[in-house]
Amino acid sequence: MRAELKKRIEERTAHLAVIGLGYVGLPVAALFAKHGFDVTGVDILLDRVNKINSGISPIEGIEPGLQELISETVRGGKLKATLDYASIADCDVVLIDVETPVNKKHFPEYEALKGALDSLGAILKAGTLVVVESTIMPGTMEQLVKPALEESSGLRSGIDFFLGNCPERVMPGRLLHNLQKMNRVAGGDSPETAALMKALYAQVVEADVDECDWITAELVKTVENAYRDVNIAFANEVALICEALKADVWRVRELVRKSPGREMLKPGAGVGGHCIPKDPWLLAASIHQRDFPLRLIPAARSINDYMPQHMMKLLQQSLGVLKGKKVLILGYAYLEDSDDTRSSPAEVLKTLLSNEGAKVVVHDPFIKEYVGDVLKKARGCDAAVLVTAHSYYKQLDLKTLGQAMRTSLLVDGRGLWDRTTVIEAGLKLSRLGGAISVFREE
Ligand code: SAJ
Repeated sequence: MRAELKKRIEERTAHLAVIGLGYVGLPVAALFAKHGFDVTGVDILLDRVNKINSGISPIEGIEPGLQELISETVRGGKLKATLDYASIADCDVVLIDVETPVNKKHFPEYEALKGALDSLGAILKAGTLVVVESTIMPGTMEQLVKPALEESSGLRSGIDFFLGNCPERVMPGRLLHNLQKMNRVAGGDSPETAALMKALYAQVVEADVDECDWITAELVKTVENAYRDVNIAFANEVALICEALKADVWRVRELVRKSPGREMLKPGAGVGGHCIPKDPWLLAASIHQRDFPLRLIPAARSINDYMPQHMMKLLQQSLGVLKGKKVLILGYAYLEDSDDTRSSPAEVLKTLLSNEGAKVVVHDPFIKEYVGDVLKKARGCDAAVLVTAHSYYKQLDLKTLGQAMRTSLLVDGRGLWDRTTVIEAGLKLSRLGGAISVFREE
C-alpha cells in the first residue's frame, strides 16, 4: 500500500487534506496545491472557510506571497476549504495542524487535537498517511494520537494506515519561506513510513527531510525551542548581573560573542510568541511524575517571564512610586517589525503598571489598536518604555519625544539606542542591563 501511495505522491495525483487552516495549515495547504496536488482544507470556522474559498487569506500580518498563492490555487481549483470531514473521506494524505496550547499548569490541552482525530477517524480509509504537524509533548503520538485514531477508525496504525509526526517550523512573517527553506524532521511509525513522509515533503521542501521515529521528532521540535528559551534566559540573567555591578550588558555581550562558540543571545523586556513560551513546557510535561525533577528548563521560563516585571522595576528606580504617573509603552507585538501579539510581554507590563496605579498609554506601528502619533501619545508622560524593538523606533527623533513628555525618562528594554544618542537628545536613560545614566551634565 505504501508503494502505491508513494507513486501517487510522486506523480502528485494523491489527494491531500489539511486539518486546521491557521498560520501553519493554510500556507502548507496552499504550498502543496501550488505544486499540483488537489488539496482540501478542513476548519471549524465558517468565516475562515468562506474567506479562503473566495481566495482571501484570513491570516493577519505581512506574509510575503501568501495572499497571491491562495487566490491562485483557489482560482485554479487546486485548493478548497470546508467545514465537512466527509469532503476528505477519499484523501490519501492527511496533515493535522491544529492548536496545541498549554494550560496555566503548563500541561498540554489537546481538545482541538482530540476533536480532529475523532472526526478524521470516522472517515479514515485504509492506506492513508496521517501526519501530525502540530508541536506536541514528546510521547503524544504513542499515548494519544495512535490510540485515538485506532479507536475512532477501527483501523490499525502502521498496518491499515500510516502515521507520522513532522513538526512545523514556521515563523510569523516568514510562513511560506520557512516551509520551503527550513529542514524538516519526519518521524514515522516505521522506517518505511518515515521514507514515505520524506517523499511527500520532498515535493515542497527545498531543505533536508530527516527520517526518524516519533519520539525523536517530538523531542527535536520541543528541544530546539527550549534551547532558545534557556539561552535567552541566560542573556537576561547576565543583564541583571550587569545592572547590579554597574556594567553594560550590551558591551559585555559584544565582547563575549568575539570568543568562539559564545553566541550569547539578547536580553530583553520579555519572551513572547506562539512557540518559545510554550514548547519548553511541552518538553517538561513529557517527563512529569518521573523521578527526575527538571530544574534548568522551568528556571529559564521563570527568568523570562520575570522580565516585564523587571522593566517596571527600572521605572520605579527612576520614578519612585508609579501611582499617578503616566507611562508610554513603545511596542506591543511580541517580535520586532511584526503585528503578532501572542503572549506579548507588553500586555504583562501594561497590567503590572495599571495595578500600581499608573496611567498606561501604548503605541505600536503594527497594531491597529495602538497605532497613531507617538508624540501625541507621549504628551504628559513621565517615561517611555521600549518593549519591542520595531525599526520604526530606531529612527524616532528622541529630542522631540523628550520635549513632548512631562519628564523625559527612556527605559530601553531591548538595547535599541546607544547611550550617547539618548543623552544628547536630553533624555534620562535607564537601559536593561545597566549603564543607567543621568541627564547630560549642564
Ligand atoms: N527574544 C529575546 N532575545 C533574543 C531572541 C528573542 O528576548 O535573543 C524574544 C523576542 O523578543 C520574542 C521571543 O523571544 O519576544 C521569541 O522570539 P524568536 O526570535 O524566538 O521568534 P519566534 O517566537 O517566532 O520563534 C520562532 C521559533 N521557530 C519555530 O518554533 C518554528 C524559533 O525556534 C526560531 O528560532 C525563531 O522563530 C526564528 O528565529 O526563526
